[in-house]
Amino acid sequence: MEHGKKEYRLVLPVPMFHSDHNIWAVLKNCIGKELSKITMPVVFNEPLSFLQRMAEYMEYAHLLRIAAQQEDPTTRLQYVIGFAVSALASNWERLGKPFNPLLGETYELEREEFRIVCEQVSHHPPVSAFHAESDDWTFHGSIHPKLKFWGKSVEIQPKGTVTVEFPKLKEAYTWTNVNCCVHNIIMGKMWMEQCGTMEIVSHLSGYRANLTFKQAGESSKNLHRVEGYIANKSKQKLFYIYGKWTEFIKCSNYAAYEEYMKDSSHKIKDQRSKSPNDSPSHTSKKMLQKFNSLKVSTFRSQNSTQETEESDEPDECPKSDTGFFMDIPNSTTIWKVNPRPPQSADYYQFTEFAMSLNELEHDMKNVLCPTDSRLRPDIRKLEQGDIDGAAIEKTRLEEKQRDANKHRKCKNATQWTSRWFKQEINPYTQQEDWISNGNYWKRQYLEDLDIF
Ligand code: CLR
Repeated sequence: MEHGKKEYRLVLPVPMFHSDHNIWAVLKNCIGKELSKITMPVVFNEPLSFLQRMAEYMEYAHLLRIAAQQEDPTTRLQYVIGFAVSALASNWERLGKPFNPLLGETYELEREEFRIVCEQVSHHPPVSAFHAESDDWTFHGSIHPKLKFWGKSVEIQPKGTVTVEFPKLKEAYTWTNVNCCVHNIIMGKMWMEQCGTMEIVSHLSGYRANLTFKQAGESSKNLHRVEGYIANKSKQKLFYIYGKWTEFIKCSNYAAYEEYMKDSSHKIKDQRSKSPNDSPSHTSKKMLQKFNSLKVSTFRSQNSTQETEESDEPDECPKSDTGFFMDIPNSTTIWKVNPRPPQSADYYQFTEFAMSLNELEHDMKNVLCPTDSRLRPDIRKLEQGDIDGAAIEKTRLEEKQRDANKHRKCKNATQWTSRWFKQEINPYTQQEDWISNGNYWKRQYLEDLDIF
């Protein structure tokens, strides 16, 4: 503690091991499998459990505090949008696979702005639930990640709804997560993008935000771009929202956006394709050459070899050019990303927030629930650079979980029930959801569940 502010660790104990394993050699045997059934060698893992990864949604929790302070419902919605998009920012360049949580595993995190508890509430299908709260808001949801193979890429659909509530304002917002696409799983350099639409609904006022997470596309001019609008009940567009989930989100008056777009030079297009005899495919080849020459260190920081760049069909991670980007006068910036720590590339591309998540702080030892992810020996060993030890522990835990499941299937044994969440209908979406039973923070961990 210094100046009354708690300090968290800024880096992991040791840098990661850069492996040259081929992910496709593993994945080709996994087509059609559930994400939780894919067992990959630990060298493809990052030293966090998926529950900890969900807690990363909270990095910009202050946006919910600011939202709660807004009297105007459209301004409030703007900050909820900022929060929803910011929650995805830590995924940028993060290609390590988090550990599959064990059934009953939990993860808690208490910070100045909030506290959150996560639990693996179901194994088949794998469902992870979380509930975060502060004085002014709650944020909760459940995620069932579904995997789809599309040849050279995989698509991960994080099924489930998330809800933000402002109890004092009697206001609630819900949305569903967009899909995550991981490209170049067979060869080339892997990269990921978030694609699809996100509709954030305000259940009290009827305002809605429609956001589109764009696909990079041929010339990658849309790489990581997010665009959308806020509309009222009668579908009238009031605000235009734009930015990148990896960088920032801005908001402008919708009329100002339309005015801005009247000037054709502001249309978001690839300005290098203006020359009339440039066919689109020609342009994209040229663009790719351009990307190759733009070897920006962050994209090439690890394992980068010349060979992958010189194949006929360059499967590059497209580099976006912020020069194409619009800047509408009088826009407000709702959210801006925190820069990654300097050695991030040697530490699984972690953000500073992610670096701190598996830290066993001194004052935790006696209070932590015995099922907390921080106590998982396989994750701890990987974090310490002991890959063989991590692999042994991971196998042991998976076998232990299988034995426990088998035991429960015996006639007399009781069924598994979640300890901190209950399956209920979400009152806003009318869909099945997992709602906190409010007991976790009483810290009465009576039935000593032994999952590790
Ligand atoms: C993306 C944001 C969503 C929740 C979510 C669910 C599953 C996560 C995904 C996020 C990010 C990418 C992810 C994925 C599970 C596995 C995958 C971590 C956090 C990594 C990159 C492993 C990919 C390996 C494949 C090639 C099988 O709201």
